[in-house]
Amino acid sequence: MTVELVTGDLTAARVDVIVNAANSSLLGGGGVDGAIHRKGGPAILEDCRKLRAGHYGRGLAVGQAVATTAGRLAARWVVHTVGPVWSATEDRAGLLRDCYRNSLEVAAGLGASSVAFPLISSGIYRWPKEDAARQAFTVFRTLPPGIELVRLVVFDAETREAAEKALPVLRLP
Ligand code: AR6
Repeated sequence: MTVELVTGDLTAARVDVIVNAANSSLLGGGGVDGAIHRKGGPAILEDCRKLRAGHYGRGLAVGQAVATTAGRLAARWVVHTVGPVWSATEDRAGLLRDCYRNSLEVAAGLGASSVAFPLISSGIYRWPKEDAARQAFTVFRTLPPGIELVRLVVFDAETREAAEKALPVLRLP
């Protein structure tokens, strides 16, 4: 089992599953969501529309995860999850950890062995980066059966620095 911290563009990751920091509509947005749809092409949105027409008529709840095709991306699937918006007055960290845990469970259910994540909620949803990474690494301490590689992909040096501060969480008993 390997957990990696990598600086780069998530959409270029050569893994079985790329996780999207989506919103409840599943119909696209800015940030990494926009980049995934742009690079993956219209097949991803088509699958998302089918999900909305079926079991996800009211959208995807915060903390939940669901898979679609990865379209033209190198990955086999995109797993979409919805992070919580940061709140200074309410502790939503459990929901943020749910995003990672449920995405890993969905990936394992698909038969995937490698999964790449963005730092969920740390952009448009304003979650402080070091704490966002701490929540991710807390979940990564225990991976579901079949998941061999988990990669956290950060976009810039500032995010990397914040995530590195959270890395010791991985080694706590
Ligand atoms: N590769 C890796 N990381 C990236 C990339 C990329 N190509 N692009 C951005 N990031 P965000 P959120 C980083 O805003 O905070 C969308 O509109 C970015 O620097 O993408 O969960 C959705 O539809 C940041 O550290 O996601 C929702 O409405 C991290 O990815 C909303 O944004 C997450 O930033 C979700 O907001």
